[in-house]
Amino acid sequence: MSKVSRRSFLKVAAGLGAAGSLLPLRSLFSGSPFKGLSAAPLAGPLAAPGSGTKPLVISTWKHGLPANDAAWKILSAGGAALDAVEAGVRVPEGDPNIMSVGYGGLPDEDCKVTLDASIMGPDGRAGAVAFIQNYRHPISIARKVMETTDHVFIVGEGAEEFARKQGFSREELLTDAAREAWIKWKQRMSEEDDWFPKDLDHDTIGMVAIDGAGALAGACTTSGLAFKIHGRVGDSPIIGAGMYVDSSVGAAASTGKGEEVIKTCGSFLVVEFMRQGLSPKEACRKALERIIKRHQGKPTFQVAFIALSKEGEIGALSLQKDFQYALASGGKNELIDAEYLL
Ligand code: SD4
Repeated sequence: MSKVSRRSFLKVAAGLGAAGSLLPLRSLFSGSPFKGLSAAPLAGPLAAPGSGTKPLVISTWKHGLPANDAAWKILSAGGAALDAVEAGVRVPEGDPNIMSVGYGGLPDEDCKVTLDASIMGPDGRAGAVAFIQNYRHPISIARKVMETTDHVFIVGEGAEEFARKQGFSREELLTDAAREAWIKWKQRMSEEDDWFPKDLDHDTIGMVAIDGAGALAGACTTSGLAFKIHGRVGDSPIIGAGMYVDSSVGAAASTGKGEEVIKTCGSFLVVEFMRQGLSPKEACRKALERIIKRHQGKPTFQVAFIALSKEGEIGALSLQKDFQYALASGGKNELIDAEYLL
């Protein structure tokens, strides 16, 4: 597959020519955005996590811990999975220290913060927004698309206008820290920068939950790849790619290089493998193997899935190491290192 380097693209597109070498994205930030996050006890009955317990919520990455806390408050009080996933992912959306979701998310190459989100409920309804600017909670706008219209997916200016009419308030989402990161990236761009540097954090939050009544829901929200081309949309807002729920089977969500998840209908594929009788983890494995095969056995990027069956069994798996997911169930909320394939 031929690869267009960002540098040569920009030379053509914008006449830019900054010299220097690309620093890993992590090195652009002082300190960890996740400082202070840790597993916390939750109110509720004690049982083995992920073993068919209800309710249960699972989400991607470390910021899944505070997100799960918010979701668990609803689930443990007998609330609905749909309300839980929305409330859960709103936490990282609103946290400026989490620079891959919502307010404070890293901007695109034009220094604009553009967000993508999707939500799906137990009845098969779905809503999504993409390439939306100036609204910090795209997940709630996605839910409004689902609940107040016949549509599923609204993007760009149309989504912003929809949000305004729905009463959401408009605000600047670019924080000083995100702007500084963009400036450093601009200064250090190099021929090696192909939009998918290996050290790039892939910290979208995907969340799937089952409530006490056995209803499933899923949510996924992100600022997408850092410094992406203006207008680029990843897998997160695409129903069946970044997230999918089928109440008669289970639910799944993804994180990582969205282009690869889109091309394989990743989350839908995981759910379909569960439909065929595979466990959630085996279903994640089969979907990742599809991606591995497309890259001659050696993909260099990260993709990870989390999955939940309608029985409350969970699974998670990634291509590369370092993927973590948060699981709240039976009185505990913990961060777990996922197994990986490569
Ligand atoms: C995307 N899947 O936009 C997302 C990237 C990601 O944290 O996971 N970012 O392609």
